[in-house]
Amino acid sequence: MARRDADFDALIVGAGFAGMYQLHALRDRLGLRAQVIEAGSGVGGTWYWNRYPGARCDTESHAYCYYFSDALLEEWEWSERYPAQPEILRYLNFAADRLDLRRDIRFDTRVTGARYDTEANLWHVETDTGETLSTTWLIAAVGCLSAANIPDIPGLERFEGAWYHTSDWPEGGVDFTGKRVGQIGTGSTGIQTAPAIAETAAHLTVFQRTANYSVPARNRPLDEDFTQAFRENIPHYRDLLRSTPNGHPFRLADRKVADVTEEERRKIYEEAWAKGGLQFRAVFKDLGVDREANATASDFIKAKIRETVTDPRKANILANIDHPYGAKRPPIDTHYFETFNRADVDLVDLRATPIVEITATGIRTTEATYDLDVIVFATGFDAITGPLLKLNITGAGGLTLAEAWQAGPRSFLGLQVPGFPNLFTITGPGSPSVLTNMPVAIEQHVEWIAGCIAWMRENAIAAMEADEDAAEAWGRHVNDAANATLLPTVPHSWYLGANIPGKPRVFIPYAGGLPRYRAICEDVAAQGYPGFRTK
Ligand code: N01
Repeated sequence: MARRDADFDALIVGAGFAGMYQLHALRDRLGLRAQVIEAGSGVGGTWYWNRYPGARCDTESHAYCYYFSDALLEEWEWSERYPAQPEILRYLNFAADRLDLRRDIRFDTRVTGARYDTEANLWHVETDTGETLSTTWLIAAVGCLSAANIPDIPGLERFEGAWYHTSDWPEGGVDFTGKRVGQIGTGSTGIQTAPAIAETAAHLTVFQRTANYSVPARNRPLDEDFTQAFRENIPHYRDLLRSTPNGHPFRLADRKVADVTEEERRKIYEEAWAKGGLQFRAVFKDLGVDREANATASDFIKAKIRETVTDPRKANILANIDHPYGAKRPPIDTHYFETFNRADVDLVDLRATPIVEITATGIRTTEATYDLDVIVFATGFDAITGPLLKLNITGAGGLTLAEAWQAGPRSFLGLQVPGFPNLFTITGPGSPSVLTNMPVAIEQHVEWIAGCIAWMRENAIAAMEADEDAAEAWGRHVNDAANATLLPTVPHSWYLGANIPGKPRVFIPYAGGLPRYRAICEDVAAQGYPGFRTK
């Protein structure tokens, strides 16, 4: 039950894909007094902040949007196979307009703390504008990749040039003309941004710690025929996205590597390479679970890197990959490996020659000093738990979220944390989130949370929180699901929290696939929410 003396029935933190749809679901479908608090000056979340050159989604555009509304799907037209950041931001602004969301979003306001008042059964939410707002339900829609990881390299404060993290990019862009740029990091972001920076910089040095696979994206403009065919087949695409394990618009092939001859296998990989995109990993069903099968794909990509990169020194550094393909998030690219054929692009192997310090004029490794005007940190995020911990949440009995998660995140279904009544986390730890096409995972969570709140109201339930035992059992299931795949075999993966010093090493997202996860969540709701305590 919502309290009439509270400022709001529901406060939602974050105006990205998740927060925007949650506002619509609670305000327009349930009639709640709901509001979003957003640190940025506009909607977009991840796509508001990540404006780095080359920023583009790895999911195909027709699958990277809201599916809850046919009207939104029919009205919007994507221009390219993969949407670039400005187009996604335009799309989210279009959705905000069509759903009339802005009137209930407080922009330029950052949540600095949230405290649960057991007696009043209310959350008190503090903001950097000095306000404290009370609400019955608090919903964190802060995204999984919004707490930047800026590595603690000695000397950064001495650097006299400019430096940027890719996820906090100046709105007007950065002019690299005539500049010597150093880029640290070769994850999905680094692989997207290096070719774009190289286009305008005088010189680019890429500092690579872990070599990475990448498959060509094969981006292209979309034509009228595609858009027409898509609009005529919306139910088909909706069904496809909801029935594939990662929420992508392609199915996992029903064959194993060993089912085909070597010649057939080569042909399959060549065709997938020519087609491009994330579906490369779906051509055999055992690539994600069997090391030997995986090695055939890994070897194929390594050979492609060596074929593409003409300088054998650079080719060796780039192809010296130490983990199975897809066991870290597999990037896709537009001319990433080709970029190293430019005379004005260099590559430093940090495994062989680590960074010692940042100096006033550049980066010094154990081997050399690189003079730089700009340093770009493409160094990723304190993923999934980082953005939630940054909210400074205190639950029942004064327990902080940081204390509750000292040994790693505990959550039931990635949706609720024991000791934090009426707090919901969209795409929280223990849910499929980053292992999937995010808007599909987000829609499922938003709809489940709205359904749960509707059920609480119908049944006059004042508070609901995850049960300790249910969270414990779910944690074991999350672990088991990960252990059935190659994902936890990479010790330096951010899926395990290994990129953040001191972060507990726990496999964070749920690897059991979206359809299975959706069925579990639906079953819990249908049974009257076992695993949650209510009062
Ligand atoms: O971050 P990352 P990202 N010294 O953590 C290196 C999503 N995304 O921003 O591997 C030197 O993957 C680090 O090295 P290592 C997507 O889910 C989506 O690229 O830890 N190097 C690595 O190379 C993705 O997975 C899209 O050894 C250091 C890099 O920095 C997620 O965001 C586009 C270092 C970080 O890679 C994160 O990707 C882009 C140090 N101290 C991103 N610290 C879409 O298309 C870190 N590194 C939707």
